[in-house]
Amino acid sequence: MITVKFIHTADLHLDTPFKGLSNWNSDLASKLKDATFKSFRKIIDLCVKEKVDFLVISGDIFDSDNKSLAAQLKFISELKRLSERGIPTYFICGNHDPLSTWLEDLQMPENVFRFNSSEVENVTYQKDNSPIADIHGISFQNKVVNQNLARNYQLKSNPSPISIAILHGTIGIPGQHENYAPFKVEDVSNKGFDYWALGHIHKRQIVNEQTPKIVYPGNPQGRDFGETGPKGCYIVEINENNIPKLKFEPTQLISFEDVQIDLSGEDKIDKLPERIEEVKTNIDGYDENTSYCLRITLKGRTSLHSLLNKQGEIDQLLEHFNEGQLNQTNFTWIDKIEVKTQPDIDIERVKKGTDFPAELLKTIEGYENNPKRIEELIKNVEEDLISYQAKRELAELSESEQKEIHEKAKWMLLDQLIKE
Ligand SMILES: [Mn+2]
Repeated sequence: MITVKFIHTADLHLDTPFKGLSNWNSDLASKLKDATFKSFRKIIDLCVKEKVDFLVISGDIFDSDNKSLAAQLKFISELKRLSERGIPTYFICGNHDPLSTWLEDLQMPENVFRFNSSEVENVTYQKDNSPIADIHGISFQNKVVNQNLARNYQLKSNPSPISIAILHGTIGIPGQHENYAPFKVEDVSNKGFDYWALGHIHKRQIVNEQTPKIVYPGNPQGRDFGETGPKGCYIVEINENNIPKLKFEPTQLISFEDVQIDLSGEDKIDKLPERIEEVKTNIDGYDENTSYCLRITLKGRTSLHSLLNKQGEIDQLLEHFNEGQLNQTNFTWIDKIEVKTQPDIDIERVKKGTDFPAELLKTIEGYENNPKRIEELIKNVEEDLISYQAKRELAELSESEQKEIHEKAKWMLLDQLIKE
């Protein structure tokens, strides 16, 4: 039976500068940059270990059109490792690394095929001199491609047993990505390809489970908190006349995760490191050989509330937790701690009282679920403000932001009053 096995990856974004972290640190940025290269190296190692027939990269190998010379040479030297073992690489260029921005006389190793940008080309993978798979693709010439490229893909007039399409573009909703080379499943479902190897959307996604299989492998290394969770590549096996089989292989070295810690009933601040460790190891797909960048939200009713809300306290905690972390092979870096706790106050009991806190609580609750009254309140405050910026910010508050501030104010007042 005729069969091929290959690795599908995309959006390596080698050489990303990593400037978007809130708690920015140059050592962390360089670790992350290094991680994009290392995850690619892992993919190459995997190709060798799994004895794949070839490697497919669906664009955005580099992050920007002014990619460094070093980055380009590193990329080439990794491909060389495959080439020396007789494993071909087929790749296209995407919107972040369009063909026009590549070093002109960059020599590709033998067995490496980079698709051109003028039209959809195809190349045939052979085993023992017989054609096994046709691989079709087209590169972006420039950053912006608005036309539907998928439409131009066509099987060869005398096709090999297996046909694969490599394409950088948007199928469905682009989300945070640009809507480049947009197309629909219907555009490609009757073209006769077995597998559409897509790139561009960084979230891993199997767009079509049946024939043709349409797949975004996602990027092999997350780059910010918009790219959380496991990241990797797909090992794809296609038998003639069968639906391709996929296996996900994690490749990332540093994982971005948003986590929540419920501090309900917790009264010892020194338990916090333990709780962070606990929430980290409970992350879906946790791996002790991975480093973690965490954004932590603290919630729940706790007597630690006022301590955590003390000005400057959280910043110092962050500094303390992160100290020395980056010297470790597998580190835990905390980017941000958001405090959304509540003081340990029994609201129902306060309500039953006849004292000032009870009175205050009644007033505050009068505003709850009454957007009109809140609006009025904001208007009154606005009139008293002198700063133009403060006025503007107040006017721009969304309903959920209003609620959040209202909630925070309630707990802040009660906390102070009841404590004293
Ligand atoms: Mn990309």
